[in-house]
Amino acid sequence: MHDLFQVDDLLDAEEKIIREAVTKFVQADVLPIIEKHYENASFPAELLSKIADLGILGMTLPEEYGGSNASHVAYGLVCQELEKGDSGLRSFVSVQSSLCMYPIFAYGSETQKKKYLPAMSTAKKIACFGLTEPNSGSDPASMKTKAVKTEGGWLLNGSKLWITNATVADLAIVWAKIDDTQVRGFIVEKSFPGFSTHEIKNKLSLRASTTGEISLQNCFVPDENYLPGSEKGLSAALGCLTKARYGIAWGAMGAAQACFDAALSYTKARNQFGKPLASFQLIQKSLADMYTEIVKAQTLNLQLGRLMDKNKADYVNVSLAKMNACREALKIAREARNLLGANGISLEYHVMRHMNNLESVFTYEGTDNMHHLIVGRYLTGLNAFS
Ligand code: TGC
Ligand code: FAD
Repeated sequence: MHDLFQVDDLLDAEEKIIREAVTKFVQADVLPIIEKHYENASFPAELLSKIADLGILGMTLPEEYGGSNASHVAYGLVCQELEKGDSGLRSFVSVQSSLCMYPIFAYGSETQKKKYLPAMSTAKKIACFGLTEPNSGSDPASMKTKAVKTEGGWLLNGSKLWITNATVADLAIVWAKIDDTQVRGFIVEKSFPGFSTHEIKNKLSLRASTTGEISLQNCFVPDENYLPGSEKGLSAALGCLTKARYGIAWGAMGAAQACFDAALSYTKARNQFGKPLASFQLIQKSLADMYTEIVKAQTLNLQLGRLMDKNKADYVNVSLAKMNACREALKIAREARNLLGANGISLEYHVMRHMNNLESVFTYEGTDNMHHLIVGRYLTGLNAFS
């Protein structure tokens, strides 16, 4: 894509190297197989070892836990490049890294970190994150899943819905209440009796990612799998979302760039009324508007990444960036779909796959409305959630 504002000059050599590696992986390994997986609604498990080899799982964590101390900007670039391939792939990496490795790193004991993180960074263990429930989505404080103390551990009862990776995961980070209000986190292994998962079928979005339900029926979780740092309560769970939402802000713009690139090359190549579509003023206005929003979001994401690297970003910064990127990426994908005419609805041309995926990305990790309310609360000091 054109780099009119020379944003590349703001990246360091290491960031460019990791971006390049992921770009090549997406071109060589993802794009040739993704249509098939999207059509069959199957998870591309054959990519796992290559993703692990790239060293991108938990990449911002210290080396002793399988990470590479990479910058948040490098992680953002990885999310962007992956989502040029498919949002489902970026989802997999977000969930594994930000929603599952991060809480074990931030809230886990040393024993838990040593036991789980290296295996997760090499994809030997896959994880999922259970916060949402059938009757508790935007308002996770209303969750019903309960953890009751018993000898040597906890008994968990409840269910979690719309959980990415649930059916392929070896372990789940499950959030549950220990009384009427206090939320805590647990590492639940799939082998624990009382833990089961079911796949959600017939999704029209994120079809190359698996989504499921987790059922917990008197599921015994030993004390050693309780996350001690989750005593912060719901904010511990929300802290993981902050990390993942940051990656999504970059990722959504990756999907947007893929749609823009497709629209630009298509409108230059296709003739109507004796001229390339790209030569018409209305088409150029569309392309200029799409490109403008990509450049704006990219520079915002980059500044956010730099703030995160200095530990100076708040969750409000992340909400604004996630809200902006998802909204604009969805608009760009819909416009690209329009510019491709009938071909726009074909799987072969990718844009409608991206567009459908972005419908989920717009909703998960906090809906557009939730992020408006978070930014609105910051601006006004008034809580409009309830
Ligand atoms: P509220 O009073 O706002 O906050 C409670 C405490 O938490 C703190 N906090 C945060 N901390 C870190 N990061 C954040 N993002 C935080 N948001 C809030 C807050 O400061 C407070 O701390 P303290 O110390 O004062 O207690 O609580 P609330 O119940 O009013 O919550 C409101 C709201 C809307 C902000 C929050 O509940 C929310 O974000 N809702 C959206 C739910 C959501 O995003 N769910 C995502 C589920 S996971 C998912 O979708 C994965 S998709 C996977 C994929 O990529 O495939
Ligand atoms: P609801 O909360 O019921 O909201 C419905 C609508 O009402 C939305 O438009 C919302 O913005 C609006 N609304 C709600 N409250 C208000 C209000 N106060 N003011 C104004 N508008 C409001 N969750 C996990 O825990 N782990 C996962 O791995 C995970 N993966 C997912 C994967 C996919 C493909 C999808 C689609 C979802 C996933 N989710 C996951 C769940 C996701 O986080 C929730 O769907 C999301 O938080 C919204 O919750 P909900 O669907 O219950 O919608």
